[in-house]
Amino acid sequence: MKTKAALALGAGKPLVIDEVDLEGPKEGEVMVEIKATGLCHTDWFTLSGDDPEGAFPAILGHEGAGIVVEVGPGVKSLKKGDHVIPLYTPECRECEYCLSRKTNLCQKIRTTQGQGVMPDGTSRFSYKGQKVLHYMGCSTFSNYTVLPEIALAKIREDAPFDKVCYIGCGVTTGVGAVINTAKVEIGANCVVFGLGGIGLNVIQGCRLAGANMIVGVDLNPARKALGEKFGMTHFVNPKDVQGDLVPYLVDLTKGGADYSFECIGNVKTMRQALECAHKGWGVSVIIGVAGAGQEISTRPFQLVTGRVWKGTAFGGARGRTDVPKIVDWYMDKKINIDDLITHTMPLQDINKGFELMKAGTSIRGVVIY
Ligand code: NAD
Ligand code: DAO
Ligand code: ZN
Ligand code: ZN
Repeated sequence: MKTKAALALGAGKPLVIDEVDLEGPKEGEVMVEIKATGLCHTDWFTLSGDDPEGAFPAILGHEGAGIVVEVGPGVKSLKKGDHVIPLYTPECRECEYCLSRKTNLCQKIRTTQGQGVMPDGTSRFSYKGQKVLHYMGCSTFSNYTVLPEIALAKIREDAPFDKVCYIGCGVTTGVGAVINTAKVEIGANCVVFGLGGIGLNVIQGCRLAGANMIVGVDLNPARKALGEKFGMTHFVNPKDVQGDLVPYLVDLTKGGADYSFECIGNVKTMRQALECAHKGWGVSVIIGVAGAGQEISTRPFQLVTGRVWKGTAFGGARGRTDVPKIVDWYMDKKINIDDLITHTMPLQDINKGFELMKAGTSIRGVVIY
């Protein structure tokens, strides 16, 4: 069949909106009509050429929501008409990683997903007779896409697609980093570096967990008001701090953060986040994805003296299990998504959506098909 899509034909090039060819679902696969998709910083990172795994031509997008239109042979857990959120971190519930209960990094389809193809090693997309790669196993910048059954979370049918698509990445990553990875407890002091689409969800996760101080750090002064709306108690703009930021934050939190979160993707702020954590017990969680080839550093004594450095992907969430619960939290108004979706647009305007992201004007832009 033909479907409308935004094609990434090469690094640094604007997306091309055109019709592409899409093959139907094979064994264990599902075709989904994507109703809405968020634009995440990570799509931009890949398009820019900074992503070491980035390959072209591809159909990007990994933060979608939609409806099952067809299931392939052997699909058991989904049927036509089900509402779903695609998962770039699948959950097969049978690989060594899933069964360990120690990680959400299901490895069942990791190799082929990283290569931009379906588990049988082939792509369902083509353009003008040439193969086009899938992206993060999702390719939500196509109106119709095909995914493995294990990479779809079934969600309730009254949830609005144009809001819950954000649970496909940003919301779950931010809130999950607090709840699943850091396991922030009531009364903890937290510092969040970067108040964008991820960091603001970390802020609301900290509020949900009952944190005491929730300090937001951002160079953009416009993020202060928004942070406060989501539960931030203190705002720090590094440009306004005299001297070093780290001792300033340690002073502010009266000894250091119980938990700090890096939501920028900058190796310098990763170090600051670790070093502002409390001696003896502070935990620092890296969420941001740094550019190809970059490395983190600190003095080992920072770890010897009890600080812990961790990282998280998709907020440590097991997608098929946890995503439907996060949709419930949104529907029950426990979390706020509406105020983070600052711009909506048709697919035709997706490049303008990325311009708004780069300018720091939007928090989340959402394409509505
Ligand atoms: P964003 O661009 O919306 O937000 C980044 C924020 O950081 C902005 O508000 C910006 O003003 C601020 N900032 C930039 N440099 C700064 C500095 N030196 N000091 C203080 N503030 C600074 O990005 P986002 O969508 O929130 O994504 C953040 C990071 O998380 C990206 O690297 C993205 O790739 C990554 N990410 C990781 C996961 C995961 O599972 N680990 C999932 C999604 C996104
Ligand atoms: O190696 O098992 C694995 C999974 C690696 C991918 C995990 C995703 C990391 C987060 C990237 C940003 C997501 C938008
Ligand atoms: Zn994302
Ligand atoms: Zn698995």
